[in-house]
Amino acid sequence: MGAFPKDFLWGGAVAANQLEGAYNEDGKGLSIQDVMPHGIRGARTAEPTEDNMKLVGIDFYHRYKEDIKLFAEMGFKVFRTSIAWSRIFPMGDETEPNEKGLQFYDDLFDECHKYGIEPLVTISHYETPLHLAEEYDGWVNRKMIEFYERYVRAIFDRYKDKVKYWLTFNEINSILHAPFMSGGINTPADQLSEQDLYQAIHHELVASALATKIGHEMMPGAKIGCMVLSMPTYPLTPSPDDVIQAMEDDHKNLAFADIHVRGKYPGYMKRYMREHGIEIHFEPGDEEILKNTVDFVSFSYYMSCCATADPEKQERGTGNLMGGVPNPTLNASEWGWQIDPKGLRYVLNQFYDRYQIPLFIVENGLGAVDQLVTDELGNKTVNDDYRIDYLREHLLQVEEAIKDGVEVMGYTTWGCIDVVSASTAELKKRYGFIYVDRNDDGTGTLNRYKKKSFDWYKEVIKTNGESLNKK
Ligand code: BGP
Repeated sequence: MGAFPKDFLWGGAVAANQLEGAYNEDGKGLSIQDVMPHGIRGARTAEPTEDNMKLVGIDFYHRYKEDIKLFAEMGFKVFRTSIAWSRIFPMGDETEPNEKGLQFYDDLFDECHKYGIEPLVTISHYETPLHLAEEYDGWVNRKMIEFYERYVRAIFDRYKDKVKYWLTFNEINSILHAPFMSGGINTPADQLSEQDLYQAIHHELVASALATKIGHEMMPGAKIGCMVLSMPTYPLTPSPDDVIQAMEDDHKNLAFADIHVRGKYPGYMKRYMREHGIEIHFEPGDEEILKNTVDFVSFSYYMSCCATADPEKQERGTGNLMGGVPNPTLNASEWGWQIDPKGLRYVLNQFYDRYQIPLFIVENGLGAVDQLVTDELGNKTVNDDYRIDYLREHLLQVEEAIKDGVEVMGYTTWGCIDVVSASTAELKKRYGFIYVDRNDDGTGTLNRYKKKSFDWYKEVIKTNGESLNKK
């Protein structure tokens, strides 16, 4: 018998803005992604431009039936996607939702249920309506809580019988590193004061707790989780100064999960704010709202990093939105993200030691350049052994953590079908089990092809993880 529990939720994850396309169909308003053709580092555009891969994405909006069928063939128990806020409230500040937007997700969730796949829905995944960014400066403005609440009530009401698992904000801590993409904050990052940034964080945290409260009231059986970007920080050397530096860097991320699980700001965060002249404005009632804590903690995991107190060694590596000092013992992906399967066991234990509530790995995977080839039967495919190795190594560490006693609800690989990258807006950075014929110059048939990893993952799910131990 393997270690994975019988009801383990195997599946895959995507986000609306990275695959749906149809950016202006059926009443959808613009989201911040529609003016980010180059990802987080490139310049924004005034209007959507043709070189923005997300406008078409992989055309999931029109092809989701074919894609869900392929997920079902792999045996998915769960499919994580997000709702595009601007399909439901095109500007973000209307009072009535857009019926056609609501209908799309009704159809999508029905299609999942047709195959016994449970939807896992991220309420806000890097797709704030553009109008809310431009008109209100995103989460810096307290009015966002009201708009988010309206959105959340509309989708809870509509999908309460179809969706059981909800995540309030994707990688909520990423607002520290990508304030526009993560928090819809229009003020350029280099002009944004720490005071405003932390006030925006507070607004999101209150909104998240409020969504948890409302969700529990409206949907008694629902499970509502937070979602954080996890990147465990190791000390670069055994020097106590490096150990403390690593602890402090880790705290920056852990704070977000701490607040969601414990219902209040941790002392170390209050200290940071005090010493940096940051004073969050709490409205009456905020403290009470924050006490609505989550049912589980979900997180993305791609890499770990190091920290050091040595001013001479502060050179940063590239990585998932943040990235730290590179670890000299690890190799990296083609995009410079350091690969560390054991870090996943470490972070699962770290979260579980801290919270003792169920954990859900909702993103993990390898972004790589894939080569479409024709096999001996004449089928197009990708021999992505590198992806299989990456996923196997990580899943074996999940198994270790389960043996350690960690309660893990499920695992959804990132980009189970190729999607447009969040950080670089490219399609050539592929994560999927399913290859999508679309290139960064906009060419391609949009046809789907099963990669080698498709059958591999199918077998992992079928054997509930037992096949992982066979090479
Ligand atoms: C996470 C995001 C995803 C996603 C993933 C991979 O940070 O939640 O939206 O895309 O990372 O990152 P990228 O697409 O930049 O390779």
